[in-house]
Amino acid sequence: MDQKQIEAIVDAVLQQMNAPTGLPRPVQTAAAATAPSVSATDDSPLPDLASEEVKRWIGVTQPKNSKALGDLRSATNARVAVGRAGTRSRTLPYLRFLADHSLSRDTVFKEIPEEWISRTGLFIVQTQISDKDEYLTRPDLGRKLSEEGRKLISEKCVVQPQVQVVLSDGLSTDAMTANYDEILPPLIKGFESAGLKVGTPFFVKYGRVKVEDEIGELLKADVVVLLIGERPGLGQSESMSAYMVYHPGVATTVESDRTVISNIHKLGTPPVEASAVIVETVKKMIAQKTSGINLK
Ligand code: B12
Repeated sequence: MDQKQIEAIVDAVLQQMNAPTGLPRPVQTAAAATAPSVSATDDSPLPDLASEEVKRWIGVTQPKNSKALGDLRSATNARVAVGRAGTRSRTLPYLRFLADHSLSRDTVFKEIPEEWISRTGLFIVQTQISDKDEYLTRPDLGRKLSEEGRKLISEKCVVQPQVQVVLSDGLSTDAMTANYDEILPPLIKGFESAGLKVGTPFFVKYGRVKVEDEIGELLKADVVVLLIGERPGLGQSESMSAYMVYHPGVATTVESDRTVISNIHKLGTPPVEASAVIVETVKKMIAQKTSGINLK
């Protein structure tokens, strides 16, 4: 069946549905043939949806300017140049969308692995949340420490540190496991080199950003740096943020007192680079005795 016959059938169907006809439709051309070949293997009926080949695949047929399209495609990780089949998505981008969505859901629901916690040597405390479902439905409880958590922190941590680092799974467990090795050691080293008194880092399970205020108040810290997993996007589920606040207090801190560095991951701000920026920011906070929108 040739392209004209296919278009005639589509127009007939659209007419029956009282829909406008003559919508532009993709036509296979040489431009599409220049896209990387995405083929299935004998073992798997589907291509690897996480592969670079699939991510870089160009699905637009008959582009007016193939070079511009190629440049656009390689300039961003956004879902561009994926083409369409009539008014709908083409199969490959649709499958990739589902795969990315699954990754994002997985990282939100995934529990922090116990082996990972033991490997890092961090001690772990919990908020007033008991499982992931509650974490997602009760953000208020993710902002408060459990009684046991408060006790452990008081027992194990250095008090009155100039800077207290806290880590939390937040909305992405992968953000923590993927970035930890490249962010925590350089961060602590950076603070020590700056001559700051550094607190005992620990992990908060099921944390929300505001939990840092209670921790800061409890330990009488000058600055708290919370490294937390961000809400994942479609195609980026390993992103971490650093939320920093000067002299935090449960009743006194407002959102505008926080300074945030977001998009910390290997394809965004690399974790090692982020640690250097965090150290500089904390130094400024201590020097200026403030944070958030008041920090110059
Ligand atoms: C969700 C979200 C929001 C939600 C937060 C509600 C909620 N409870 O989740 C809403 C829509 C309210 C929001 C508002 C704003 N956001 Co916002 N937000 C995000 C997003 C998509 C995810 C954050 C996340 O995962 N947090 C982790 C979870 C565990 O935290 P949480 O405790 O559940 O929620 C807290 C944080 O989300 C925090 N928060 C959210 N956004 C911001 C922004 C700033 C500057 C601060 C200090 C805190 C903050 O406030 C929540 C309550 O305490 C990020 C994108 C990203 N890649 O990180 C942008 C992002 C953090 N937001 C941003 C901005 C600019 C804002 C606003 C200033 C927009 C505006 N002009 O009003 C406001 C400020 C809100 C504030 N708290 O001060 C920027 C920050 C850029 C920067 N580096 O300074 C980001 C990175 C988006 C972006 N790429 O531009 N945001």
